[in-house]
Amino acid sequence: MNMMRIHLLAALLSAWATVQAQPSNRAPERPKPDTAAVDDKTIAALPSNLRVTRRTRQLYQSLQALPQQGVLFGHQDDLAYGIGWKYVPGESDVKRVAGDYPAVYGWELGHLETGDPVNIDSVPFDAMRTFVRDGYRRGGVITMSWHLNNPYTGSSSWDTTAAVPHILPGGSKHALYLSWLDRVADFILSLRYKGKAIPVLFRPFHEHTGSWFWWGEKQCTPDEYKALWRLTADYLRLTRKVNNILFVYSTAEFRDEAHYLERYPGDAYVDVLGFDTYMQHTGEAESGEIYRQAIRGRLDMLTAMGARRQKPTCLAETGLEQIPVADWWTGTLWEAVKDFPITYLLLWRNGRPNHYYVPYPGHPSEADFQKFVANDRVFLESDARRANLYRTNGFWGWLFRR
Ligand code: BMA
Repeated sequence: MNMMRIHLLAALLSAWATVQAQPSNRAPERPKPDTAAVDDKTIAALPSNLRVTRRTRQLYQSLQALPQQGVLFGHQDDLAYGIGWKYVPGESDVKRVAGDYPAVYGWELGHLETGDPVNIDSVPFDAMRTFVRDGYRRGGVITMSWHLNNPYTGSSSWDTTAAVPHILPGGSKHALYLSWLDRVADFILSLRYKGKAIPVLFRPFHEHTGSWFWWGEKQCTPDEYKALWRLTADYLRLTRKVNNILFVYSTAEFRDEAHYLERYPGDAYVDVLGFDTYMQHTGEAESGEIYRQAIRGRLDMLTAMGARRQKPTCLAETGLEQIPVADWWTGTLWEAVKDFPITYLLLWRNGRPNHYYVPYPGHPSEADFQKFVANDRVFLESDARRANLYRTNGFWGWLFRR
């Protein structure tokens, strides 16, 4: 603790006490209209796990207040590789084009469960830990997806053999599944900066309104899906005391609110509501319009559900592979999301020359991407840092910072 600051604080407190002792006829102060202060409603919206760490709770409150200012821009695997480079310290395709890192970093845990040192897309978990720390240290937000193997067959996430009943309590693969969760718990608990756990928005069992993963709509019943989610959350939070996670629930396409909520595990198990929707480019002018309409229709429903449940909302995964439309960022994506109070949107990974979702230098949509991120309401990492999402620069930060 900084002794000089403590003395200064003591002097200020005593001066303040003297002033307070005098009778005052001043009118009560009104709140400043231009602050995006956390209001009563926001304070009421607590995280689903009341034992989360202070920084995790602060992040959650910030995520709720944020849409009043802007939307965080995110990118999957941003720091690990891009088009034409791999594992170059400090590198990022978003930074190469926009001059700043994304505000949200998506990382993928697939294959952590099997004890592999590298993930499903060859990112070493040790390197991921460093990338997570780097992004967090600069003020960014971390989210994690998990394309875990099929625990019944040992094959991939895309092996749609029914597996959920086998891993629920009493099932033949229950113990195996808990051992997988142990590896996830160990990894997430190992994400620390200056001795404090780094908050993670964990997004398991995503796109479950589709049927391409073993936890999909045709692969298990709503009750089985809910039981799987609750088992996962209870084991991580209660048994393993992983208190630096918030849960993101993200479907694929959904018809209406009932469809969205059919497998919803409950407000006590979810913190952020989202969905994944990509644009399918057919080469026709209508494909942009189809995407905009789809996103807007779903965000309309999501906003209503979020408001009712006091949960922040997000566009958990989106993009147009290879971005063949030069003004896609301002003309399509921004048009689709601009009217909705989402906290973040995340573009998928720049995996290979025919599978990427943000531009690289020289890409036809580069100029439009720069225009898009220049919008005051689109937050990259330095905007996130200024928004001080973890509230680490507040009073206690000032007092204790060395
Ligand atoms: C998919 C693709 C795959 C990848 C998987 C998990 O959408 O990008 O290449 O393995 O996500 O990250």
